[in-house]
Amino acid sequence: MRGARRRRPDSPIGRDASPRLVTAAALLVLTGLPLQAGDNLPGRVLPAPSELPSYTIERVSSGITVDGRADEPDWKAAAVIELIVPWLHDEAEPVQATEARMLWSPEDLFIVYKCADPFIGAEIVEHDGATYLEDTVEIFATPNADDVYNYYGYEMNVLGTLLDYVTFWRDGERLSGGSGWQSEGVRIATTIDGTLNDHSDKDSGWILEIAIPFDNFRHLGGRIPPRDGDRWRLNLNRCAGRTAGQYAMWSDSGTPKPQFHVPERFGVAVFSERATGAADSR
Ligand SMILES: [Ca+2]
Ligand SMILES: [Ca+2]
Repeated sequence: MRGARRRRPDSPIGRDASPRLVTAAALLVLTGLPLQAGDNLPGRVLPAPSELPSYTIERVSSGITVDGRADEPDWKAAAVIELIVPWLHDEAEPVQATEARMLWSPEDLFIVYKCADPFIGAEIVEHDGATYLEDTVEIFATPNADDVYNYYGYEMNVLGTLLDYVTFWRDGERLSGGSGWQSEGVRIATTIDGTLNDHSDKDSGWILEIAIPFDNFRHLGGRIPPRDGDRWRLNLNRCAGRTAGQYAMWSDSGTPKPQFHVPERFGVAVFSERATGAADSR
């Protein structure tokens, strides 16, 4: 599932590497979404965003199996995030719904994404490939709520291929894609209701389930693992893919064209010791 380690685990972006050695792949990550579709990106259809959304991440109760299915009682009890689609080519386009849920255990952050999708497509199977060009979901996150301009990116396509990195901003510029950084122990599984890469028919959708060991978030400050009441800043995103897709996200970045790398607009996630499904949990 993941490529070979290329750098020391304590070197989030390979600080020993010269900037001149940044690879083409890293540059793609560096420049973000507008690079892939240029002027063909859709424009904004929602009003400007206001307050940041907040989500309480409850504790796993009976257990999560990372199998690409969201049928566990814990997932059914977890609160739903409905991603918004701030940008469309045509306001009359029906929105392709995306639902996400988050839970945690002492070891892992769990996320499940359920994506309605009439045209499911992905071909990239190499770790750290340009998954953001395909049908892909993402989490951008930092445990250090006091410094949102350094954060982790996990971008997973419908095949379960992962692009993982750490990225840094300085003086208003995003400095590095940092895709040479590799997470450890991440589990991803997907299920597809439809026909992958066959767009002669219409598909129903797909589910991606991921468990990220908290130890992967240890480089940027904040408390690892989190404790009750700890706040992270994060966003959940969905890329449009190559065929009639839509860019969606939890906390609206507010940009005129699709752009997810706006950390000051990341939502607020609060960890709770409350077990999901507990009687007083709603
Ligand atoms: Ca499952
Ligand atoms: Ca990586």
